[in-house]
Amino acid sequence: MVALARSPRPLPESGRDSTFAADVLAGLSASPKHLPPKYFYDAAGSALFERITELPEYYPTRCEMKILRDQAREIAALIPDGAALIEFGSGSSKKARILLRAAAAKLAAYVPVDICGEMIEQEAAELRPDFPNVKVLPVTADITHDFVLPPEAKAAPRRVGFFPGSTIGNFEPHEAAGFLRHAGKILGLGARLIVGIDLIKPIEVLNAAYNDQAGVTAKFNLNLLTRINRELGGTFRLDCFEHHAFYNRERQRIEMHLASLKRQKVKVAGETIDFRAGETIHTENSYKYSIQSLTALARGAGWRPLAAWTDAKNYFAIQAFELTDERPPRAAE
Ligand code: AVJ
Repeated sequence: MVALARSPRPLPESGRDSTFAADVLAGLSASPKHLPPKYFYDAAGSALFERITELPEYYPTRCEMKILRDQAREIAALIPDGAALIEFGSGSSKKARILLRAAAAKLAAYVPVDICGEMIEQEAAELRPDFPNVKVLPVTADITHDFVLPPEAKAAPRRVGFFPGSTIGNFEPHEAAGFLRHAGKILGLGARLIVGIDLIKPIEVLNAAYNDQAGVTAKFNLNLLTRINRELGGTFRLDCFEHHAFYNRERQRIEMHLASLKRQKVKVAGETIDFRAGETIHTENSYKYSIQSLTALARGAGWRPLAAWTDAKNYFAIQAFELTDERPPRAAE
């Protein structure tokens, strides 16, 4: 589909295309150039991300799945009776499956929320026959914006948020705090939250995970340019840009960039963007946390820690929180 910036929007998703065009033009006009990582996840990008999760170098998914499997009973014990499980950025739902298996008897509903509608509708269709007593109610939405929970999830006595995959690491720390506060508002009184975070670890392990031998992460990064070409009438030449990923020790984050291999001009949605040789588009930050640093962030956003689990190598952690009922003092916000 070719959807130019000013053409009428054929999609039902509210403002999706115009937001994409506006965000891309703003990011490419800024200095340094940057693009929001949420736009990686079109159908092709979501499929590439699934391949990343299976790469030998990409440990986070395997570590998190292992923690979920090993601790399923303890984690499920934190889910109250009749609760609705709300997953933020659910993708393939394979992590939720583990929780659903352990807590199906007490879950009234499972609400996967994801920016990639194709993905969650298909996963929902596959989940329903396996969990006939749980209402599977997918919501296609950008989790960084406000979205409305289905009435069945609002009617449940309590809601449990599930934010696995270290997706929270894509936010700047202050945005992560804002997201956690926002999640508390969506989930409401008595809510609980289960969050997965990638832990700080030796730099070689981190760098390898984002520079895989098979080049899938490079394809995933470059797919953003393919998407801009297709949806915004872009003229990016994929052989003129290169995937760069490295750990920034001071800021405790992996940075992904697309580096221009030469001086060049590219058209996007009718605008011309100039690139210097070697200039990069910063496409993603993936912040790494410690249990202490996430706990501090969550406390500031109104969540009290309940439990934390890690894998044997301490590569990844799953933490559980409970919404505090008292409002934190304004001065702390
Ligand atoms: C989905 C944001 C958790 O940061 O590790 C994987 C995305 N980027 N390889 C991550 C990603 C490059 C991933 N998150």
